[in-house]
Amino acid sequence: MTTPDSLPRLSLATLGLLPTGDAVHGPSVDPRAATVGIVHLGVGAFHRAHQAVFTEEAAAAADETTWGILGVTGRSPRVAEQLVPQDGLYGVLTKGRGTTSLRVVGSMRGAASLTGDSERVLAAIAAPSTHIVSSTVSEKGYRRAATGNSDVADPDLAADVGALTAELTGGSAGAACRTPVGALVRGLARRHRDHGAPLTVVCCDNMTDNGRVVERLVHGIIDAVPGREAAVLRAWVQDSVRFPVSMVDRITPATTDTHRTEAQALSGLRDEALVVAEPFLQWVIEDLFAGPRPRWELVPGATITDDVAPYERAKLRMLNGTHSTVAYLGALRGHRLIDQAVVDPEVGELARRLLDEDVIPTLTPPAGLDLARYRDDILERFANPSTGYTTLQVAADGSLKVPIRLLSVIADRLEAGVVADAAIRSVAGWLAFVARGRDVDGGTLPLEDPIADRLRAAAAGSAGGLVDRMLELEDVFPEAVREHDGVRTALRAEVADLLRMVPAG
Ligand code: CS2
Repeated sequence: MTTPDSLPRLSLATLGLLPTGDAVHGPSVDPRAATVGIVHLGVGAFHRAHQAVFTEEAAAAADETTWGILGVTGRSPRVAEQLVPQDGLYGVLTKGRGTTSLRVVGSMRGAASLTGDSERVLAAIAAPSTHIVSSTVSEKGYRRAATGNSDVADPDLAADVGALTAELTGGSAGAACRTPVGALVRGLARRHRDHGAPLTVVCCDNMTDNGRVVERLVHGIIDAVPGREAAVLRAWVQDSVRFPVSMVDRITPATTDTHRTEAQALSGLRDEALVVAEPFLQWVIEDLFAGPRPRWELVPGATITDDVAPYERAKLRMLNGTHSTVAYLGALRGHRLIDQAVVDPEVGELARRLLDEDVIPTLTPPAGLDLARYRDDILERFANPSTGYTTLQVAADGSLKVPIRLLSVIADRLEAGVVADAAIRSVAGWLAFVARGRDVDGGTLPLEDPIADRLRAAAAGSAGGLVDRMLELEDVFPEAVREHDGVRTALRAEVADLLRMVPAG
């Protein structure tokens, strides 16, 4: 019998062995012909299932070979280790309801580690042939202080500021990069020094106004460096670098061994870098480019527009907000999978109430987007039993997600004089998840969060005081929410109800 280990591994040399048929597709571009035009920071599963696919399709549609991607991994070298032996090739296993297909993507033309291959990363950002730096480093990867500025007190970022100072003053510039935005700014400094060709930075993380967030962080890092050189760099960035806002959407669960076995059965090849995704994909990008870009608009699902905000707000609040609600309430009720949680009537009803009563009233849809249909499509996507997206994956990093996805809705509704009950119950779900750490069946719900220690400290103590202690987290809860008695009272009641549902261990 053929064991997976005895199968040949996916690479340029074995690409020809890929069977052709309806369920398996090879790259749409010739990977051998593609040169790097994009440096992507954070080459996790989401990037590989989303922007890399759009970029390959755009290059194919426009018959261009200059849009290969150098994928940069973060601290863990694992993804680079998976991609390098495969010459950057990997499969996307697309799982619809009852349909499965596999495509091999050829747009990833190299992989480098941010910390281990810093010189290569910096040189690539500075290269005149690079026109785009994009990023998916997750909300926490940006090292943002509560003020929205770069957290230059963070030791890693402080090290990057030191290295940037050396870059600018001709000192020893060989230090390894420590953070994605720090690396970006160091690369920009070299680009400015070497030739000054414009560059576009496309943030693809689920944050409000994401492009402007990164622009501010970049300036914050430059401002931390004293002297004339930094001022000159700042002026050049203002003139020559653009930071479009972008909304990204594709549900991309973590890859499991079952997925790998399924993909191997289709391709006959071993693929250590396989990613999995739902069929749906969408990308809306602000038309704000400093120089050339792939013709993304030629690909179904991609839109280039002057105003991304209405799409972004609708997606963050409707899809991501509801995802978090389903994740916390579902996890507490013992569901490990999003599709199972959303069909639990208790959870599904809350999700619908959140959308109809609290979220939709805060939105002005972009032309052509029917919010009722968007809502139904989102709930249908969550209920897709084939993807296997877990409640714990969505539940992670709540302190960074809940403010953008749910607390913003509560604050907006307060402005309209309404206490948003369903959104408050959702936030209560997060607090109960943090405080209990277990579900109705006694299963453990681990807390993954950059401020896990502070959350645990706030959770310790009397159950009655839980909400008051949590509301003291000023960097999480906006003032309007913290100060509102009606919200506080409703939150206390909802948390008490959920804690009753999940008894303490
Ligand atoms: C999810 C998102 O894990 C999460 O927090 O809400 O990753 C979601 O799947 C994507 O934004 C979908 O585009």
